[in-house]
Amino acid sequence: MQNISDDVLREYEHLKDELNQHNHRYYVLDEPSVPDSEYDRQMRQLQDLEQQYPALRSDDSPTQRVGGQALDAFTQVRHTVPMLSLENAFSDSELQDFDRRIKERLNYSALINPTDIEFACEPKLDGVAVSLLYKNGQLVRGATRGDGSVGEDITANVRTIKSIPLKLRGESIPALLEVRGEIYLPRPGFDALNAKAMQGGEKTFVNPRNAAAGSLRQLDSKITASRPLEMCAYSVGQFEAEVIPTSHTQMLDTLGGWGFKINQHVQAVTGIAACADYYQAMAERRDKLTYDIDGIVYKVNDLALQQRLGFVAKAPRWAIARKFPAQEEMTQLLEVEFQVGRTGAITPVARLEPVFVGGVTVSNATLHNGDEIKRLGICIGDTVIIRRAGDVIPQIAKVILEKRPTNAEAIVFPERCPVCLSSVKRTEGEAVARCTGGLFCGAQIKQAIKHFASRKAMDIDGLGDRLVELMVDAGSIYSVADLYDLTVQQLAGLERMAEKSANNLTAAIHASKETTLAKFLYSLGIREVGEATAQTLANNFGTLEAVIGADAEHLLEVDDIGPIVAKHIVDFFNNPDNLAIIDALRDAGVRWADIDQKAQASQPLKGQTWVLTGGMEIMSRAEAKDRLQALGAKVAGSVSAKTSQVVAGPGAGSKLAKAQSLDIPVLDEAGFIGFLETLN
Ligand code: D41
Repeated sequence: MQNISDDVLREYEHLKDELNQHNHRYYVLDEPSVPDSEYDRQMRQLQDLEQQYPALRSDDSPTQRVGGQALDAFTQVRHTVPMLSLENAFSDSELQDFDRRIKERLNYSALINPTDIEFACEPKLDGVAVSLLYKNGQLVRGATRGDGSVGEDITANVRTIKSIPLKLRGESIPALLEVRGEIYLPRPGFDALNAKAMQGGEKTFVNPRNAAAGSLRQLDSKITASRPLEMCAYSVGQFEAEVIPTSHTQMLDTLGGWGFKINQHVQAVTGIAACADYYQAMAERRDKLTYDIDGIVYKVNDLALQQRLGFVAKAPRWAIARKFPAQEEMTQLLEVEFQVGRTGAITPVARLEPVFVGGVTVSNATLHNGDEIKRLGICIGDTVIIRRAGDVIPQIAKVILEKRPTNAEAIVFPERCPVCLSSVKRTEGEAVARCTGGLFCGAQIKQAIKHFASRKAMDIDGLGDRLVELMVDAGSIYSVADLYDLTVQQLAGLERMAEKSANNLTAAIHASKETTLAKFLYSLGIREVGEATAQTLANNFGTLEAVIGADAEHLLEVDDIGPIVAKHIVDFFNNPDNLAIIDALRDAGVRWADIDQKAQASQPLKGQTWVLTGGMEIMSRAEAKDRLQALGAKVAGSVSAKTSQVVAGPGAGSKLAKAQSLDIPVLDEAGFIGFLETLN
């Protein structure tokens, strides 16, 4: 036995406490307390100590979250207190029936009872129900719900989930506590997992629930550890404690105090009408959540009333789930069309038998590229599962092979562009195939003009997609430069174009000539050159001539420009057709102020990263972003330890909270405008 000094022991316990504290702040409360670097440093110290003194290593050590020895099989676990199931309600009237049944059973009378029944409302997380057993505050067992009576022992796997406490924190730790909750995979983690599987040509998961279930079923807990699973607690099973809460929401608060994550939308309301309101409100927020929910669970809040109500068969009388419209439905693939994008990329688009899913009717879904068609193994005529969750575009999640008709047709990727018949090429290592027609291809011309006219580019008001298509099809324009030669007469001759709109449009085209170098560069539609890169190019080179003259080596010296982007830029300006269009645009009067190189050298916010969050009332968000970028700052979408400054307007939420917890300076809009003035 190794001799371990008191000092080492103290340091070990201290590090463990610190890291458990950081974990709790980060994974349970979503309020990081220290930068990742500090967390990593302490974790390494703990690992070093355990390496040096293996006898120290305990089950509740944060180092044990990485997973360990693989199992051969899961053992069965009998639930001492059965894990009940939930009855479902599919309408408001079924919800009212639920309320009526409860009141009848309780002999409830509005005359005698001063207040209506209180219900706890909570989102129904779409994951896997589990049981976690704690003895004297230590996690000793994790099990799946199984059939409610018998589940499987998944202790090694649940230990890897960072929002599950290995050791309870706080006061009055119960001698025995069995927590029930849902393990789920938030959507960003699910998307990343599937994107990785897709890249490797592997099978993807149909939905986050299947991915969570699959992750928990791993015999090798290291795999589980690699999946960003989370757990929220929603009830207790076995429970031996000194003080027992009197309501469900009090119980959840108590669990929160012991270190469990509790869904932040749980709310106690009075009366069943308020339950229906809660349902509507959550249905509207559903798409904005970062995790999937498939309904709302209502529970009589008073635990004594729950006791009196008891349960029937395997479901409590005091709880019910009201389901949301499904986010997955079955439909048929009718046909596949191949669309040609701005850069010639050919995208297969699935035409579907229209189906109502996730609150909208879906009749198209992207198939991304040829690899995706192969990976799905999909044929025309197949029955497929369509999934639409959040605000994202609908996806074909799976083909149901059992339902394949005998006349199913293979999907053939075209060898020639469906628009201009030029050959289609796929560059080695790239997933997309492209039409080689360039600006000879009508589809690419249309996309290029639409992009050129769009708001963040030349901002030509009134030049919509449909109009561009009409004009290209009619042969009125062949390139973006032709826009500036259009006459009112020409425009007024077009379908659905009144003289007034024609006048407005020519005025808008004329007005667009006054632009900035950054917007002009962006509007050219150079591959991989988005708004931010265009701004970077403008800031660094100052003039169009300098950008055109820059070789790859020169471009690579610029922050954020890598070899691929540099190559696209060089290729673009090496193409004489593109240079001719640029000349024509300048001849037509398109102009901008060159950026003063000396002023550039002193870009005051160079190297800084800013985040804008919440509303803005005086300045628009786009304007604020433009100003910051012109001053050399990067404008990012999320707060991290690298953020220099946050501008928070009314309604700022988690980003503001994160900035505060990381001690990042925050300005309100007035403060921001004042700051900009000091730079003028
Ligand atoms: O979010 C959930 N999925 C959820 C599931 C929840 N918030 N509450 C639940 N409450 C119960 C009772 C009322 C039986 C304690 C549940 C479930 N059960 C449940 N999950 C799977 C089967 C039952």
